[in-house]
Amino acid sequence: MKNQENNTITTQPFPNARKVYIPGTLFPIQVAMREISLSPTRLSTGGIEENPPITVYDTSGPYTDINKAIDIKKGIDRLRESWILERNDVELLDKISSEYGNQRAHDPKLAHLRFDYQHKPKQARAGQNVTQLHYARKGIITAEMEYVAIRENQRIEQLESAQSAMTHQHAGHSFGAKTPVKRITPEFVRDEIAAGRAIIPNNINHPESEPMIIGRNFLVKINANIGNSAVTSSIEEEVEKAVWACRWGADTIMDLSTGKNIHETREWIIRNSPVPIGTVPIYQALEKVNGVAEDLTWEIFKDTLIEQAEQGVSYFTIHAGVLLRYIHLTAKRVTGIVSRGGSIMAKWCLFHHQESFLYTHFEQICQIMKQYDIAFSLGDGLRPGSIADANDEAQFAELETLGELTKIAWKHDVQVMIEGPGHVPMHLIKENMEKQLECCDEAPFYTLGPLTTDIAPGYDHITSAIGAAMIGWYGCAMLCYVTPKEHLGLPNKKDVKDGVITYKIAAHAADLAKGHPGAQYRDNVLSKARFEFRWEDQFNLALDPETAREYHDETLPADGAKVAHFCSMCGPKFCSMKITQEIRESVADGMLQKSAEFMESGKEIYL
Ligand code: IRN
Ligand code: FE2
Repeated sequence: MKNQENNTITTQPFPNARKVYIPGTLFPIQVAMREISLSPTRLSTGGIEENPPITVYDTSGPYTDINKAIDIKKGIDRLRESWILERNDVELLDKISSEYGNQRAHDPKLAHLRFDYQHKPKQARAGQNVTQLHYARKGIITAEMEYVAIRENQRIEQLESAQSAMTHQHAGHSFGAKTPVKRITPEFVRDEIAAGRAIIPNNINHPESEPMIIGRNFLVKINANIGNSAVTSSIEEEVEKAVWACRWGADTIMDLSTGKNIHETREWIIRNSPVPIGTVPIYQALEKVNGVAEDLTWEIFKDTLIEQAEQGVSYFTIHAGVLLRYIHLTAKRVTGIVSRGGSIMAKWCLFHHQESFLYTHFEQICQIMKQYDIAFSLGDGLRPGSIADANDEAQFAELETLGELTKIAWKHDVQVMIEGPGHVPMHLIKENMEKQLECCDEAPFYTLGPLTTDIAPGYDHITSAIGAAMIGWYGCAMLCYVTPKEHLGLPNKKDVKDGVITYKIAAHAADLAKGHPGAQYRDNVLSKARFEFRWEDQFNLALDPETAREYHDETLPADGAKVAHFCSMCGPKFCSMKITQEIRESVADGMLQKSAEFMESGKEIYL
């Protein structure tokens, strides 16, 4: 294996899985997926029936491909570079244009942190707009749009063939959706983007990223936040955190780093990330004024936006809805303002007694974003931070403003999603989704949980996944994960994995409930493996194969147990699946037939 020289970066493929690349038909693109091979079913007649491999949505990038060499000093393949250049609307800059970025690039003390190749920033040619929204509204289908259409569909052929195979071989056993499978087409992707209902966050300066789509008519996505705080870790460790989060299924990563090498760390993360990166630029702006919120200015903020735009950040959280007149609405709250960005802006507004520069300069921000195709993630600076504060006046007043800002961004053809709460009890969640769709004209919603109770610190990945699953079902497009360390400390690697897997569960549960085409296929394949005691397949199909195997092996480590018709949960005599199989195989044919006749004759029967 070529990859093993990077001992800090996790590069193993998943067990019994390989990376496959599905070609496009409109564009010469190769859409990455994970293919898991399965073992055959042993039939009771003594024969064997093959189980076809299954492909699943995969966010792990080249790190799980044994044929790709990984060298984090060089960065991963720049997959989209030619797509972007061929559109012929960008120019390559020969130097970094932000003041701060330029200083860093020439500081000899930072030479050792510099990248092996000179990443030359791109920018739209004068007068050009390079957003996916701009293309979509002109009726253009881009390579990115075809990529996401194929990516979202991947299991459909399997589902269709499984359905027809099943009807032939096992008439009566339903396998997969019963309704005809709907395919996601590139045209549909384009139309959803044009309508503002979906976004593809894909800065032209992050050509390494594999396109993904956020919108409620697509698979529900999840975001993982990473980032150091005051305690600095090495750059390799930061890259590994991003790679690790993608491995377990993060669709986007937000780099929330603060601290001294923030620019260099972000550069390394972006050059090595297969998923789009989001940031909250006000955090870095605050670093530049040594943490004194009152000293922030529009000029410093603007320079930070350009610096991050040129590096390749694909979406910016901008808390432009925190208006001076809303701040007093939080005075009687139990937990006041819990958003970091929101509290920084509230402090600035109160000190200067002026409207937020994010709001007053919003059109200028749009002008910058459209030159790189950066999407807005309009921040919920006044989100509730406790059950007591959920759905209050401050929260909904801000939402109205986010709706107003959405329209301004759309006027510039800049893509938008809207951030949402926070802490919300279950019975108040639906109202959040309904109000958001109404205020923001169906722009995608992106929520932090929400946490459905405040009483379980240490388990807030669970308190929040309950809310996340619900809001995902109601139509939330992306779920920002919460780790077990929420409210308590900086998450470590295990917390990141636990948070990501927990949120994959919430997102997938929502996909099933929404009837996303093909969502159920993996469930059916796993259930079949479980019923047939194909333990290896059950582990390999799991979101977290390692933990599934480890838990099984804790009590039954022997190789023979991997084909045994029971596990230690119920033991050999009480396994219901084993008993059901026995019913079906031997005694049963006759008995099931009798019970069916009995039912038809109108008498009740309890099986
Ligand atoms: C997501 C939805 N609502 C908030 N978020 C995330 O919270 C956002 O994307 C970013 O990662 C983080 C911003 O936190 P503050 O600055 O609002 O606390
Ligand atoms: Fe909280």
